[in-house]
Amino acid sequence: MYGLYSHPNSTYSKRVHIYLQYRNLEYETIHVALDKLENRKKTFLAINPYGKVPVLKEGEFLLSESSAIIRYLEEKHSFPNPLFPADLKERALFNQWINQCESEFCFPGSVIYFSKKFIPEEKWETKRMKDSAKRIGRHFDILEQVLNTNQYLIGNQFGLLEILYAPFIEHYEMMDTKVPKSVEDWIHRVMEEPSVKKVLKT
Ligand SMILES: N[C@@H](CCC(=O)N[C@@H](CS)C(=O)NCC(=O)O)C(=O)O
Repeated sequence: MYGLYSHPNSTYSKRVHIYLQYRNLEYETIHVALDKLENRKKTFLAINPYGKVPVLKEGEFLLSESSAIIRYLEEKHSFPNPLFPADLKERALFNQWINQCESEFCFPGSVIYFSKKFIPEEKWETKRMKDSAKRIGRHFDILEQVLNTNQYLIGNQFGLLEILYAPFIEHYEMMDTKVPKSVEDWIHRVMEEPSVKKVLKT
């Protein structure tokens, strides 16, 4: 059975929980008390020297980075309905989307989310937050071009990209940016997926 080092408030961990639920894979959650800085202690640094969750454990094998974990599990299990496109160029574009999800949405989104959630307003880095909101706005406009004619980002069905986006788009209303209608509809659609609902509502 797989083990997943995780914390209930960790957005990146939630991605892997959603994937494991979506694929019905059996696993146990290993709680890492980020709030008590357990992730900075020697025992956890031996598991991930960067002190971050999630980390997948499979026997002696340890793997960190949420999207690397999901890609590994997806490749390992060879499901009849794979979430990776078979065609080389389509797969390359898919990987491009994953990187853009991380750099153009999750990263600037985290800047805003963590400031609003954990930092008193008088200490906000407002310029950095404004720049992040601008980047997110541009990202949404680019997603809109696909979502105007498609229900989902790749192959017109719920997939790996939606799993990666889900814990982050949950907070889209905090992002201080205009959300195009087709993007908002997509967000609601993703939030209604059973595996997403199960993980994000707990
Ligand atoms: N790129 C990593 C990011 C992981 C990450 O930043 N995890 C956060 C929780 S959401 C964490 O463990 N933070 C603890 C710390 O940095 O001290 C991934 O995709 O898994």
